[in-house]
Amino acid sequence: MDDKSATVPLSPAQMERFHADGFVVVNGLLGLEEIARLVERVDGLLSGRYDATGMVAGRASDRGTTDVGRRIKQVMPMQYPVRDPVLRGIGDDPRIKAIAAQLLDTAAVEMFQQQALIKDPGQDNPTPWHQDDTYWRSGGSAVTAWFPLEPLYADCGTMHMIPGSHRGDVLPHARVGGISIFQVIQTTVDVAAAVPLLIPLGAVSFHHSKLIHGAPRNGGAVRRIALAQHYHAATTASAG
Ligand SMILES: O=C(O)CCC(=O)C(=O)O
Repeated sequence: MDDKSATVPLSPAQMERFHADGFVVVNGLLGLEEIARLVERVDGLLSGRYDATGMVAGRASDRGTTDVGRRIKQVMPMQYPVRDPVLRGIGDDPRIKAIAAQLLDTAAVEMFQQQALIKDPGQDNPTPWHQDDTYWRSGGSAVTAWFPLEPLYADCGTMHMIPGSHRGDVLPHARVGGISIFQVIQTTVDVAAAVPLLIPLGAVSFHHSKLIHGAPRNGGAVRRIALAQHYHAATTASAG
């Protein structure tokens, strides 16, 4: 199936926004009930209520006591297609894939990585400033769909984007603290230009793989839980 022919076409203004800023938010894409089902699933995978075989369900990075990733929980399938039916379902969601295909200007896309990231409140758990292409080297040919699973608040450690930063090169990165799986940009980031993603439940933000983004620690009173799904052009006939 051709993902671009699926529902949810982006308007010319939304396409322009993505090309100018490196990200675009599509409101009202997902329903509250399906989001609640995802929360229940992610929590169940973390607690062992559902089978998490083939996934990392626990600390996002755990390479020593100083690893910033120890204070971020994640559910991340390591096998694709994803075994868990609920996570596979949202990864294959035709609305999300249709938008990713339009943004990548390709007929069909497939998800190559999926990650639920949970940040408990009151902890030192920032996501360092980075460009996704430091991990993937896609040359700008990948796009991420990121969306909250519970409401976002100003101090909850939501994602922050630097508009227009996707037009530069992939900057030098290094492991946080020299050890973490998380990488951080080694040059100065224009943090004053950062825009917080305070998007409502049901909205999905799509960002370019070279966009500079990160998230502060969760300094609020409730957890921050979001799902990030990364797409590239389909490589298999069945992917679309
Ligand atoms: O949710 C976060 O804090 C980080 C997610 C991220 O970096 C991404 O989706 O590319």
